[in-house]
Amino acid sequence: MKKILGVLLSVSLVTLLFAGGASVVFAQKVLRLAETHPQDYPTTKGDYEFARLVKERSKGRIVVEVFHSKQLGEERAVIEQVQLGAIDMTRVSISAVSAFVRDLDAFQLPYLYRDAAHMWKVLNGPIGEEILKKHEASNFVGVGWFEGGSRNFYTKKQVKAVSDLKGMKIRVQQAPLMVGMVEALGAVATPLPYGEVYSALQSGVVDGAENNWPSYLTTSHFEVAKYFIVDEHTRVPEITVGSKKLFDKLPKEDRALILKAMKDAQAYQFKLWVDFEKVAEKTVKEKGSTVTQISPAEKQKFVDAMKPLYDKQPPEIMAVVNKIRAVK
Ligand code: GTR
Repeated sequence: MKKILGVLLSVSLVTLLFAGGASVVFAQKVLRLAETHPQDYPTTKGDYEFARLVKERSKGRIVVEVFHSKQLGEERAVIEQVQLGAIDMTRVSISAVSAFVRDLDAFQLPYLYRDAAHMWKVLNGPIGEEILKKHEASNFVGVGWFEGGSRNFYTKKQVKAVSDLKGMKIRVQQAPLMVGMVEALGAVATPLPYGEVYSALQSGVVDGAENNWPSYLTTSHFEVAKYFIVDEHTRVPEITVGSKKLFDKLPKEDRALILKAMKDAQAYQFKLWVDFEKVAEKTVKEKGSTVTQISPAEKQKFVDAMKPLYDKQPPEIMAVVNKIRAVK
């Protein structure tokens, strides 16, 4: 008995159940999931729903523990840990993973998707399935997608047109494509971890940043960069990636159960996202942000300015881009 317990303890937590005097020993697998956002953010609530489904469907054998609010570190560091097999999973933006899985660039180019419905058709269809599988070549498991809305620029000085961004220092995620995107607009890209953006804006290290409404609110960036321009340059899905090293140790059925639970948590997270996006927009306006809407003609100028970025993409990325565009 002692020996068996020892073995089990070395791989997982052991739970003892005493039922009518008889003892049943079963191994409970605990998977750690890192999340950068606070506990009540839509992606975090999606993580909890995913965890709930995993626990329920595995009858308590698999427990996903959510570490929110960067408890396990900033996204890039966490992704490295997942790749090495020190953390089981993380929910991040695909931009952050794209530094490791360059094929993801095809899914985050500016003005790529017609709308959220188009993006979701791509992600939940064969093109999305294929890129999730491709993560394995970089020692990840593509677990599944969440909604992340569209991203917009926000700055310390008002930007009303694409030409106003020229020469401005803009914080981007630590992703080569995002650097290229900001450079295409004639601005200076400053890649920084998410948690450093508030002080970089406050101290003037950067003149602006870009993100979706929920992040603009929950990071309080609106306090230090009060001009928000609704240019909707990208629609960047959120993704959960797992550690291939750790997932390879799981039985096939458990792996399938985990992937299915993520898929089934999507609709819940999407609904929370849509609701919170509206709340975030309303709240930042009430707190004094100046929101600039742009005309279709000005938006077209943003689209045109991004063309050189597409021209720089390798043929294999453009092949996927064309497939994405063809999805009706
Ligand atoms: C948010 C995203 C985070 C993080 C952040 C950033 O929209 O949900 O995972 O990538 O953007 O800009 O660093």
